[in-house]
Amino acid sequence: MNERVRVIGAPLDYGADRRGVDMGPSAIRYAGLAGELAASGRTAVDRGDLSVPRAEERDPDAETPVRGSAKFLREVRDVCERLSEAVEDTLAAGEFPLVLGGDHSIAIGSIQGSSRNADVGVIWFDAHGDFNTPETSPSGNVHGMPMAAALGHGSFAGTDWANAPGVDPENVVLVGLRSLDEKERLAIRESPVTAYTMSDIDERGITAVTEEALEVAGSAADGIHVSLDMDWLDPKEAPGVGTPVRGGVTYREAHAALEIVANRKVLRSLEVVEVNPILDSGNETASLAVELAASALGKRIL
Ligand code: 4U7
Ligand code: MN
Ligand code: MN
Ligand code: MN
Repeated sequence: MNERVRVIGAPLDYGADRRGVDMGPSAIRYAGLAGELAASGRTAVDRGDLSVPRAEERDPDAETPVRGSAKFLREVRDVCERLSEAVEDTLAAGEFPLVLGGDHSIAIGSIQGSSRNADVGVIWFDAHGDFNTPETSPSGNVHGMPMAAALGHGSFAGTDWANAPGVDPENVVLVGLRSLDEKERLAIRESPVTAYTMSDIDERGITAVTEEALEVAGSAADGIHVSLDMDWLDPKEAPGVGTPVRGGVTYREAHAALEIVANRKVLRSLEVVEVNPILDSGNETASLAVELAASALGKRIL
């Protein structure tokens, strides 16, 4: 893992129905990100936020035509293309990319950038599968599609901005699932990705599940990308998210998982997404996002 961390904010909220997640990067910084990165023994440089077109500036008649429904796909693509380049540049400079969302659609850009000319595994910590396509999505919200987009499913097949050929589905692991749409569920079952539901975590414990996930994702030659959706946690611990689902992992389980990730020393890139400060209480979810990023980057108590 590169020692020097480069922070990249991606304040995109076009992928989700609820506004507010665009303030995620600010809330995460305000919660003390820089200090925690230093406490993890990392030097860090903050490159600020990518620019995102404001909703008021959009041309409503200029939608990207796709089959099925994918709201604001043109804006999502525009930001993801620039994010992909920013992540690639970071790795090329020998630094570690830490991407702050924004809604989860930004993962399309992070994964693309991290896996250009590289063989990269993915661990997806999320209540949801994010395995919809414009053809299957019940909502049309792109934040429910990024994992399928990166794997080139449905309308994303062969696109140069979404499909990430450096990611082999055999090295993709979804952890913590508890809310899937019907067609999305079938797509996950038919795909070679590995998926652990909350029931698997109940039965086997977070430690065994995370170790196995690292085994599967870590067999990719060039390391893994971790995508942390804050709704992976129980809403009691992380209330500031747009699509909360009861029955998530606890504070301790989340810390344990990311500490195990750090121990394995295969982390190549990290993103923390879906923090919505408007729905948060006292910046609690943003603070937790900071703590978990620090854990993944090697912060230790002793
Ligand atoms: B998140 C949903 F229908 N599956 O596709 C959809 F339930 O990035 C939710 O994981 C997606 O927070 C949640 O819209 C996206 C819905
Ligand atoms: Mn998600
Ligand atoms: Mn989610
Ligand atoms: Mn491989």
